[in-house]
Amino acid sequence: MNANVKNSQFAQPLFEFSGACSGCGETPYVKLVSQLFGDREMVANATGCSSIYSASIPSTPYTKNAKGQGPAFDNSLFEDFCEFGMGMVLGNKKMKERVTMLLREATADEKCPAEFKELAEEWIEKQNDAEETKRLAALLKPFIKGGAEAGCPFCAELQTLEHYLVKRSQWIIGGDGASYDIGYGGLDHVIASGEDVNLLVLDTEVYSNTGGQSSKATPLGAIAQFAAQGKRIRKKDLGMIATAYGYVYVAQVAMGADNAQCLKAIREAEAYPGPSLVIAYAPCINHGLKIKGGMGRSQAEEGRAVECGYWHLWRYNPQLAEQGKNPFTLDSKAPQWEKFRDFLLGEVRYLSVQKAYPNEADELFAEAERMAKLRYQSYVRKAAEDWSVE
Ligand SMILES: Cc1ncc(C[n+]2csc(CCOP(=O)(O)OP(=O)(O)O)c2C)c(N)n1
Ligand code: SF4
Ligand SMILES: [Mg+2]
Repeated sequence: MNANVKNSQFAQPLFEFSGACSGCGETPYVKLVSQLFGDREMVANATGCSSIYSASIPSTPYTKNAKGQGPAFDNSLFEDFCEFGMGMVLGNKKMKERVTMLLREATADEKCPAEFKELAEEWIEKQNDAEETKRLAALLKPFIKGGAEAGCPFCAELQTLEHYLVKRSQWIIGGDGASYDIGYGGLDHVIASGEDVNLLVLDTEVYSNTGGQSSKATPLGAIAQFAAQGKRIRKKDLGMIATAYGYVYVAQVAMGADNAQCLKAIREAEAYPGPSLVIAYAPCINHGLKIKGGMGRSQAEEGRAVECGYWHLWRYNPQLAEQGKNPFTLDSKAPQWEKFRDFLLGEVRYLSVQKAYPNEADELFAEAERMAKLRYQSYVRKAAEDWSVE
């Protein structure tokens, strides 16, 4: 149903009307994840804009479907959001072990219906297949209820744990400040763990919620707080660092540049039975979009960023390596570098460098372009690797 972009947009969003700035580049990604996996989604959210617009208590944009299913959300500290999500993963894993044990105990009795036994065995085998667990949970529940009513203590306990029958989709959501900087130690620890967890990094290239401080995701040349003359060192390549593990699914996306690639990456990340990291480009009011329509055209700005080589789209899927194929796919087309400078001058965070430091701006922008080219070339080399040899 959600295999292509058009169909995915018929799915009910379980993230609705948020209090984010209009045109915010972050919220469409959060909404998309809720459309794809919302009925079984768990969110561990870092502090940042996403935690504020997602939990503007007493109201929240997270909602539930007609069956009463929807994302479960909680927010943790800035510096340990990944460990917080990991705790959810481990807690859920433990509870599924308990469900497995109880199903075995409940169906060991001779009086247990043969169909219940078969379904229990099937669930134990397929408990990590989301669609199958949805089907099996619906079939198992009447048997569990019947067993509990007949006095089976294992079924009685299973009834209290029924909400663990459907495979959960664990997401850890944070901004660039949380992911590249302050929560990075935890992020590294969690992706290294090998656990089945999905991380979504909403990359605004600054600490947006506190007014736009420079982070390790801020590119060279951009003005931000603590980088008032334009940042002088290049943006950290968080995605490439994560690929070094070899068993982490990694993708860089920009919905407004290629929504099919974005959808594919998010679906692949969720389906990958290990850690996944999706880094999503997100225009923000702190960028000062000069494009006509401003933040109302933030999706178009994402397109411009990719077209000129400022941002690149790629996916690293470890499962391809297992098949002797190159796990790295460069999805964005060769950049039109001649548009790079215009892109920079279309955002106040760069344009203001030119106004404040006219003598240095030219050199800084040239260096920003050189850094983007260096980064792009590293992807081109990676995409050309031969993985067929043993
Ligand atoms: C350890 C710690 N330092 C600083 C803060 C203050 N703080 C809250 S949100 C935020 C900015 C978050 O930036 P980012 O992770 O990029 O998310 P964004 O707001 O850009 O979506 C900061 C600095 C905090 N909550 N905890
Ligand atoms: S400050 Fe930026 S990231 Fe935060 S809600 Fe506004 S546009 Fe979105
Ligand atoms: Mg940010």
